[in-house]
Amino acid sequence: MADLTLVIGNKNYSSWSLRPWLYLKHFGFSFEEIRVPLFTEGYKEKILKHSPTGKVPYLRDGELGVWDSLAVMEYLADQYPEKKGWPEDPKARALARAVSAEMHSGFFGLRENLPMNCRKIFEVFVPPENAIQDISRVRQIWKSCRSQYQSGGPWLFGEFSIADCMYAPVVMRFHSYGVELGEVEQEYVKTMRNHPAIVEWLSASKVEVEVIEKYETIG
Ligand SMILES: N[C@@H](CCC(=O)N[C@@H](CS)C(=O)NCC(=O)O)C(=O)O
Repeated sequence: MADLTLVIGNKNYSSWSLRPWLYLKHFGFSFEEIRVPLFTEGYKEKILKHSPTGKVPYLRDGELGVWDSLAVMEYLADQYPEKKGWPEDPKARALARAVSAEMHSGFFGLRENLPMNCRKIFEVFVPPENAIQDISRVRQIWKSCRSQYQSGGPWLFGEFSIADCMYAPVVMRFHSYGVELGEVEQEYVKTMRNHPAIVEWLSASKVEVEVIEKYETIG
């Protein structure tokens, strides 16, 4: 019997937290959620009580603690294989891992210039050059995945997978900053934003009271 606890940051701002939270919700895990609002008085100490990194997300499963969003989902996919976190086909699985690793280890222009702020719409936003390159690469990934796997379902690899959790925060960023997208990417954004777990996350982000000033202004 799973005894899972996920430590996360603010739903409005914590893009890394959204990933495993969405995974757990999508696959119907029951888990306790501990929310630590980031950059508030004593937040680091609160996180350090759980995670040795002082960062979120962090998963506890009984005696075991796992940190890092991708490692958490990898663990859950290994430990609960019936949930099928990765595509079953080895080639699709290799690509899903590649695009997930690419997201995990890069896209600094996107992270730096379009921080996740779920409840905000920035009316006028002109992305700087390094963000433009990242946006264009994300669009390329989504289009390529959708064209190859559309017959299997509406997600990047047809059925929902860890790759979708990795790109969920990007969907929120593109929406907030009004990033121009083609039809295929717009459809993917719509699919993600209509996911019941995302609807739940977004409503919770709206009622959070904490404000992190540096994520409220552009540039
Ligand atoms: N690679 C880590 C990154 C974790 C991370 O940077 N988390 C941010 C929240 S979005 C954090 O805890 N920031 C608080 C801090 O750095 O003090 C992961 O994927 O979990």
